[in-house]
Amino acid sequence: MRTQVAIVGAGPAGLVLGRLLSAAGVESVIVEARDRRYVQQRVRAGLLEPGTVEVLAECGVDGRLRREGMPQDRFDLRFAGRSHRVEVAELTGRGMTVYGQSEVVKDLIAARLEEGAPLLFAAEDVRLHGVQSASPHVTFRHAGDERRLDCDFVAGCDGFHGVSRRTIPPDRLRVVEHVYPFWWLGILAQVPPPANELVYTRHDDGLALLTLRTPERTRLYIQCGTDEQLENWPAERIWQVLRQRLATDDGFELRDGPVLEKGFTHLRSFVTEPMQYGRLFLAGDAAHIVPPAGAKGLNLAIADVKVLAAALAGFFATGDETLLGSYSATCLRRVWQTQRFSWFMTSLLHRFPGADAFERRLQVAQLEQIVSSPETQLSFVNSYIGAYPG
Ligand code: FAS
Ligand code: PHB
Repeated sequence: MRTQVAIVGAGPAGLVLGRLLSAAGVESVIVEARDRRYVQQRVRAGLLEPGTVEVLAECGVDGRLRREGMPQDRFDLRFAGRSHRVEVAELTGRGMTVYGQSEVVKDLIAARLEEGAPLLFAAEDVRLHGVQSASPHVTFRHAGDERRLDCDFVAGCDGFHGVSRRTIPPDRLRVVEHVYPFWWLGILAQVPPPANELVYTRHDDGLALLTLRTPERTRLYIQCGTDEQLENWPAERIWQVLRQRLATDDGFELRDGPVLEKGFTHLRSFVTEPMQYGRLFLAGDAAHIVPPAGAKGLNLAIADVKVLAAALAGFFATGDETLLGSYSATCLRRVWQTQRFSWFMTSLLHRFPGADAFERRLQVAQLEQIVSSPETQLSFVNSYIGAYPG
């Protein structure tokens, strides 16, 4: 097989890149390790920045999102047993949208298959070759056959555990990593959300986050230790901890319901520099991980491929390599602003083992400044919607 761009991974980054390239008349083949059912049912992110919704509209996959997505014009910053509404849309003129990552992926896969562009699921032993040359290729086994895909460029969109980043010699990469001393336990519950707004809670026992998926389903997260076992977290215990942490002086009620899915998320900040090695370009979780408190992982992945698609389309249209040459630097500016905001949210809302009373009171003071100082709040919500300075 031959194509212009071999895309490794059919997550949000790979699928959006495929659509943007098709729109620019650039051919691509997507090679995905898992089967379609697995890729579509993975429960992950669910909060979309306005910029992400615009890119999905550009990809022509915003129909269901507009019908079923839940616009979010404000959120509740809860601490010391009190709610504080942060009016995102009023302050910035733009809002976020709740629409599950699995729904975004479903829409993108359906659109890809409808346009008849190649998307190979269940590809085994995917390997990248010659990415330092002008004619790289990808090999893999598919439906029992050994396959070779020749291309001009490889887009590594295969997530944190993928093969792409591992193809780059370690001495050609700078990795910056910070691991947080706690995990998240997330559940998807069959119960209507108590209100059409997210609730970020700082509690002395740890974070609690109430977010939404649909008018019938609620997504909830609690901070937990790093030596946890799922079997130690029966539903009753999860709901009890959520009630304790989300409680307010004015008697906030949290209804429980069947837990459809539960799982741990490890919290780390991870950045790979540069995001390019020869004709291999890394995008999304393949290049960087942000802790989920800022809900930025999915949004950052799509921001990367927006830059990459323009650079590749520019090259194939004119032969000009300028944007390809600046891809890594351009993305890393946004990556570090996103890391800063995600770290800031994490430092505000979590109980840090070993933190003393002074450090815990500082968290509350910082939260009080956000809810009482218009300047601080505006800068905070601008980062929240992905409108970073500069
Ligand atoms: P993805 O990981 O989504 O996609 C990579 C794709 O490559 C996958 O389909 C994988 O199967 C495939 N692949 C892997 N190795 C391969 C190989 N060798 N060959 C071919 N294909 C290969 N963000 C939030 O904002 N909120 C959340 O609540 C949230 N929860 C998360 C929970 C978990 C468990 C994880 C891991 C992430 C979560 N995130 C969350 C972040 C998440 O949204 C990611 O940022 C987002 O999926 C990144 O998209 P991609 O870069 O496309 O990577
Ligand atoms: C989610 O909806 O999954 C979500 C929302 C906000 C976050 C993290 C996750 O900060």
